Amino acid sequence: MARPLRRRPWDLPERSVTPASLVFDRRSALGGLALLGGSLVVGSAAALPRNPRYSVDDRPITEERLAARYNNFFEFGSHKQIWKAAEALTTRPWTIRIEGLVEKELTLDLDALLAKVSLEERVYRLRCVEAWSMVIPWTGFPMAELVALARPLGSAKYVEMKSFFDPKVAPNQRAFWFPWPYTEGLTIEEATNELAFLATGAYGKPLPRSMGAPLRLAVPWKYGFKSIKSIVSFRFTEQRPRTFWEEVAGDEYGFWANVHPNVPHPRWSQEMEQPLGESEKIPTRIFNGYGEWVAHLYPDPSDPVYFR
Ligand SMILES: Nc1nc2c(c(=O)[nH]1)N[C@H]1C(S)=C(S)[C@@H](COP(=O)(O)O)O[C@H]1N2
Ligand SMILES: [Mo]
Repeated sequence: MARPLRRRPWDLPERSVTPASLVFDRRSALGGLALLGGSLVVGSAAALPRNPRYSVDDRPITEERLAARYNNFFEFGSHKQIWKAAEALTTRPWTIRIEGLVEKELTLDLDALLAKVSLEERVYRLRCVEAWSMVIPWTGFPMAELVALARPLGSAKYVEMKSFFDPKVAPNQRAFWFPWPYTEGLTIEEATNELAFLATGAYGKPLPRSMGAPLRLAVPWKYGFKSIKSIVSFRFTEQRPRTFWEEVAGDEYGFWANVHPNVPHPRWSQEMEQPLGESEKIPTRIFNGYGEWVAHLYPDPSDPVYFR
């Protein structure tokens, strides 16, 4: 494909190669693992096969320490150094609500949910609207599996997701000018697109709290703010949900937020991005390079409305 990569200290061999014996096989490998039960499933993330369909060949994986210590997680502060504060979040037990326009509303323990899905590893790009980016090996499961478990009614068009709300643990949730809890949304078509992924781990380990433990979304064709962290509920709706950032600054951060180099943010260009840990900026790609998977989801993929 692209130029061979310069080897960097963080390019550990197990991150760059998928041994043939580990090639993705849902039925045998994952079926067995899922049966082992909750914490074990998460704890054994390192053993999960990397799905070779989702790889990034032209850029190195971001150094783990950078990914875990340079974050946007506004519940813990309106700056990047929240990783220590985020350690205060208790991530087990963790309850997930599935509600709204579904056959039967459900409250279930996260570990019980994880026992029902097939975990795998995928390497995805992440492009923040602020023009920095990363490449992350996530472990988790396709969001389509959660939607299938939820059994939405025919009238459901969207899924709204919310993060936890606990101002005792997350100090910035006392800032009343933010519309807590953090809320995001997708259309059902987006949520069931094969790329939409719910992550429980990264770098072969359980997800650090700074990165959205115990359950966060990864929708790599959209700006990073769509990838909501520490999710507690999935609500199926007929109306388009109003998101956290639309509420804060709707003229700058919209519902669709698909990545596009030629649709500038009102205050800066989106043409280039700074990969964390690299010295050079690189050009940003339409749909963050995932157009092949998702361009068909948007009736007119040249309409700027889809890109902010
Ligand atoms: N609950 C919650 N989810 C969130 C955010 C947040 O502040 N709160 N920030 C978003 C933004 S702006 C980005 S770029 C990504 C950052 O993910 P990372 O810190 O794992 O890189 O998380 C997104 N998810
Ligand atoms: Mo972001």
